[in-house]
Amino acid sequence: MIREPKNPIITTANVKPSHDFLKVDGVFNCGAVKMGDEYLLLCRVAESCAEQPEDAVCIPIYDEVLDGLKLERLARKEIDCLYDMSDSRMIYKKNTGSIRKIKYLTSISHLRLARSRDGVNFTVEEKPLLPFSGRYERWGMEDPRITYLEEEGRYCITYTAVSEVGAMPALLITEDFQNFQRIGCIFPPENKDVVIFPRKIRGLYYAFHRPVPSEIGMPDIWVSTSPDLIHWGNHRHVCGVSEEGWENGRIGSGIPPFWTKEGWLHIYHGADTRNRYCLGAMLTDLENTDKILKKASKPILEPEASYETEGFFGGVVFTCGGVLENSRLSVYYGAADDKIAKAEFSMEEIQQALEQ
Ligand code: MAN
Repeated sequence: MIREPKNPIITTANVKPSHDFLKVDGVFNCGAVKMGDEYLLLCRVAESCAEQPEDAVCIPIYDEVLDGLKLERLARKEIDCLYDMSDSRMIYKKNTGSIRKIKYLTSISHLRLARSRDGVNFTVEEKPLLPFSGRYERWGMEDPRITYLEEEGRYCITYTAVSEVGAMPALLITEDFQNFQRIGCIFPPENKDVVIFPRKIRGLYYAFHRPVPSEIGMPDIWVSTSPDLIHWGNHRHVCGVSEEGWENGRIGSGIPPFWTKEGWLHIYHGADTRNRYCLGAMLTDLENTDKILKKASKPILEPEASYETEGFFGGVVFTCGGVLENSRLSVYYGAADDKIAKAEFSMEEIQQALEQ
C-alpha cells in the first residue's frame, strides 16, 4: 500500500464556502469515479458559522419552507446545563434518561464535485453540486457514494440525508453530473453507508447498507435487493461487528463493491468502541451476496499519518470511493473528518490480506 506522497490531496484551503457567512470545517468522505479521462470526486463539505456572536453558538440548518439556510441560536449561558459538547461532530442534549440524544450537528454538509486529469491534483468546484431539498435534508447531505451502472450507462449517487428525524440513505441518478433525478430516501432511519452494486444479479439491483438497531442487534452490514432502485426488500445480514478489536463498535460499507472472478470485493470501514475508524476488506459470493468467502482479519488501512490522527475528528480513515485501473485500486478517503487523502493498493496485496 502506498500513501500518495502529496497527501492530503484536498483540504479546506481548496474549498470556497457556499455562503459568505459560513466557513468550511471539512472536505472529506468522497465518492469517486473515472468518467472518460477525468477523475471525479464527489466530496462531503461540512460548514459552520464563520463568526459566532459572543452570547450564542449559531448552527446553520436548511429550512425547507424558506428553501434556504437559517441559523439556530443556542444561548451560551444555557449551554453548560443543557448540552454536552464534548464530541466535535455533534451536540447532545443532557439529561434525556437512558437514551443519548443528538440535538444538533455542529455543521451542515453538502456535496461538492472535484475534478482531476491525473487522480491526484484536483480542482474543487466553486458551488455545491445541487441544493438541499426537503425536510429530510435539514441537517445536510453526507458521505456520497457513486456507482456506475455498467449495463445502463447511468450513475447512482447514494448519500445520507440527515435531519432531526434521523439519518436516511437517499438516492440521486444522473448520466452527466449536471442533471439529476432525485429518487429520495430509500431506507428508513437510522441507516447509512448504502452502496449499490454496479451490476444486476438475476435481474435485481443489490445494495449493502448499515441499519443501526437501538436495542437488539448491532450496527452491522446488510444486503437488500430491488427491482427498480426504489423499493428494497429481501434483507439479509452480511457481516457483524467483532467481539473485540478494531471493528467492535460499528462497521459499514465503504466503496461500492467491485466485481472480480472470485467474488465481490468490498472495502468497508470498521470502528472500535472508541471511534477509531479503519478500513477493512472482504470478498462476498457473486450470487449469494450475504455469503462472505474471505475477510481480512487486520485493517488494510489504519489512521497512522499525522493528517489521519489529527484533525476535526482525529483517528479516522473513512472511504466512500475508489477507482480500480490496471489491477491497482486507488482508495480515496476522508482523513480525520476534514481532508481527503489517497492510498494505492495492488490487487495482489488485497488478495493476500484477504487470506490472513
Ligand atoms: C460517522 C460517519 C462519517 C464519519 C465518521 C467519523 O459514523 O457517518 O460521516 O466520517 O462517523 O466521524
